[in-house]
Amino acid sequence: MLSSAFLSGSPPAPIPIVAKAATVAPVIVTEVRPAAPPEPVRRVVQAYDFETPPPAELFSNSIVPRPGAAEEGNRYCLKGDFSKEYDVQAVSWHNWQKPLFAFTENEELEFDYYLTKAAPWANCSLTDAPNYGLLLESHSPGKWLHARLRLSDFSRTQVGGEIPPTSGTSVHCVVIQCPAIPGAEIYVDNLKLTSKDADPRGSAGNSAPR
Ligand SMILES: [Ca+2]
Repeated sequence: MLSSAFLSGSPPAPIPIVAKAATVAPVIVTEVRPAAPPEPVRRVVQAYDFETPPPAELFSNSIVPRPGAAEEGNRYCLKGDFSKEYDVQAVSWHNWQKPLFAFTENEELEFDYYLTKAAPWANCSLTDAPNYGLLLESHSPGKWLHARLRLSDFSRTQVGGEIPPTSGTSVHCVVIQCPAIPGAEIYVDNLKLTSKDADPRGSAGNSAPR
């Protein structure tokens, strides 16, 4: 049906320009979560990538080409050696003359590790006597995995339960190992110790007067 404007021959009335209300889907707020605080920058205390030979007194394992997929700028790692005494394949970082570090709540040990399929488990232990250990994930043989271990999470088992380390206890040796069964091999790379940095503002600016 034609409009009356056409029927009468007069020009059509101008169409008013009206801002069209935007169609907005209703927003349903189910939960408001505060943004996670950024993780504090960690200070690298010691780090070894094995691209150049590390101090010989700290590592006795062989430096070998990394197994698995090639990685730009990262070609070498340590290969676990057979320890007849403990019947394991192990990589060790050690210094018997002075401690590598001491247990603190602020420090973490990080490294990449690679297990062959035959390795049923792996762990990391920190020695002096007694040893403090942590079991590592070992469900992805043939892949590089990353371990990030808080020193405060290590423990030793004794009658009565798990005993955490005492802050300040010296660590002379870090061992990353798997059982020495046929075909089981372990490789370690990018070993480092990191520390939680202190607040650069210090405590003076925010502390209440005493
Ligand atoms: Ca490397």
